[in-house]
Amino acid sequence: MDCSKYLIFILFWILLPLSVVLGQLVDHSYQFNNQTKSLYENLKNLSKSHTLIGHQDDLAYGVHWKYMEGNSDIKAVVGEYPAFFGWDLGHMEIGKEANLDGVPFRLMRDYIVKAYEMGTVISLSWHANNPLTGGSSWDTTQFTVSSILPGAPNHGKFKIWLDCLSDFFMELKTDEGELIPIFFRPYHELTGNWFWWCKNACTPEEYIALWRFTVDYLRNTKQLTNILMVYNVAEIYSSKEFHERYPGDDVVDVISVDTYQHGSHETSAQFVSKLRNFLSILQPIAKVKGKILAIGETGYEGIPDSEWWTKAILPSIEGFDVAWVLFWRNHGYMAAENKMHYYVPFDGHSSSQDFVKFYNDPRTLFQKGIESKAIYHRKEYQDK
Ligand code: BMA
Repeated sequence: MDCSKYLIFILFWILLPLSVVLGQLVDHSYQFNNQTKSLYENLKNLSKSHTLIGHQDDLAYGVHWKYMEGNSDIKAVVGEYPAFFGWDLGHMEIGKEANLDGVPFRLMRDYIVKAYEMGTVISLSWHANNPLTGGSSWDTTQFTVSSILPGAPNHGKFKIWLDCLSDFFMELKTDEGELIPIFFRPYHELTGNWFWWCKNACTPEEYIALWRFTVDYLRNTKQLTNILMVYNVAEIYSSKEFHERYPGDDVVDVISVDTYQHGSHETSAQFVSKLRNFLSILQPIAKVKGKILAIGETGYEGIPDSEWWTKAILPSIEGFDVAWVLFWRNHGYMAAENKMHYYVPFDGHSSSQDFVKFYNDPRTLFQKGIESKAIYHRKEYQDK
């Protein structure tokens, strides 16, 4: 062994235990309240055998109704609510009373409390406006991210935006005054090219700095103990691509991907192979890092394939430890584009029967299934 090889050998054995110690030092779990810790550990175990089925805006509106207490398109088809609820905070940052899709934040808060009381799980995304131009999330003006980082001209304004979110997070309380755990999925689909935080509009260093600042602000400055962070990519083709903008194990709790089946040009079989390919890249990363794996958003607009649930979604997740799948919102008719915009069946939809089969599959969990697992309260969830 020449000298340099010897040095490398020695360094390896010094650095290995050191990295384990450092790994433990960056474990921030002490910052979470008990129900958040339980949720995280239980969901990670549960994902080996079950996947929570989720729906965006489920309790607020469906294809043929709006704001009717107790309604849910999913419930109308299978007799119970989903196990997982997605909501979006877009426009909270500019002081609006309702989000970009018209959901009043006051009602959103009540729906979140209700979801927690039903033993289900909640995730919040954030279609934030562009803080540099005042445009929408889809305004990809360059230098937006760099303009809000610490020391940059818009940093103060951006902190006020985060204050609005953090005030809302603090209002999400149980009857006993405990903060309700939230899976927060900001700056999502970053490997795409359509939002101001996407990879075409900022450098990896800027994205990472934005993420790390946000987590530091919420957890350390605001002392929030209920926020679990969901890192969310769009299409991804290698582990290298995943790591390029990954902000660090200490500030990420869930690794997730968003992908949709598109129009008539993509078959359900193509969709299955695309999604399986993404999951086969992400699952080993999640395992090594000890993170939860999830599908942040997916769907097939209008569900033109009546067997999509058992022919596309079930085969896509089979063999992967996917903790949840969130299907996008059931807006209904969109006048501006003269089309229907929905992602889960409603009563009478052509894919309803297949959705019932999907519901009956042992892998999928809806509200009653997840409630019976008491994931916010059980110390050790053993799914035997
Ligand atoms: C998109 C569409 C839009 C919506 C946006 C944010 O996929 O559903 O209508 O405004 O998500 O929720």
